Amino acid sequence: MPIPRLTDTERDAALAQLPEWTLRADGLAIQRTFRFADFSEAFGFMARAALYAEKADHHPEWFNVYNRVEVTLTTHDAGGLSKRDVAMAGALDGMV
Ligand code: H2B
Repeated sequence: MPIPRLTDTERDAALAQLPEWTLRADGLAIQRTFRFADFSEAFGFMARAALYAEKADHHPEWFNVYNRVEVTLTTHDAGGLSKRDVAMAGALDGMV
């Protein structure tokens, strides 16, 4: 099912509410790097995020090394940012 992409205005308004997140250079994704005390803390966060992702049927792109988790959010079915990314970013912010 197609998901509408955010307009530029909607995207800018969303980013204003997500100060930890930056717009990727191509404008099609938002990114945040999370840092934790150690791998166990990082993986705990990833586990919580995975449960959210399955429930929401919206999955992050991410890269983990030890205590660092680099997260990229985009909506593949929209070819860019949608409100699902905004919702997920807010949810992930609440998991740290
Ligand atoms: N995750 C993300 N980030 N974008 C999507 O478009 C997406 C997804 N689509 N998770 C979902 C799964 C889709 O492939 C399934 C079939 O609902």
